[in-house]
Amino acid sequence: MKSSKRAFSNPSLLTKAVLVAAIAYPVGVWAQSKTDIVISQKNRTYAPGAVSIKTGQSIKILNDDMFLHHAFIDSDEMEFDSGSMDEGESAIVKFATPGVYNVKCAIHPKMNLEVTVK
Ligand SMILES: [Cu+2]
Repeated sequence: MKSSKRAFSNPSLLTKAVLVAAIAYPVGVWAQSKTDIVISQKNRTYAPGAVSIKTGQSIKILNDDMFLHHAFIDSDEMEFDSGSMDEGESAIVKFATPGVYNVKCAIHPKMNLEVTVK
């Protein structure tokens, strides 16, 4: 009897649990939406070839070809290098500074993805 009375008279645990759930849920949704944009490397092209995102957003570059790709960005604002990406491998790139960026491929010089960061 004593222990059940103590549980009811101490609502702070329940309050904390509700608060944690209320904070964790939107953060989880936000973290997920950060990588919603997937760019496919297919037939030696980036698809789509151009994308517009907000500052702080990330894109995921996925190799849908059966051979290697190697995405990179070389600009004054940022550097990125995925290294060699095998079939099915992906890389996530975060853009922290507004601007227009060209994602190239070190293996296929004609590949170009234009990322506009607003
Ligand atoms: Cu390539």
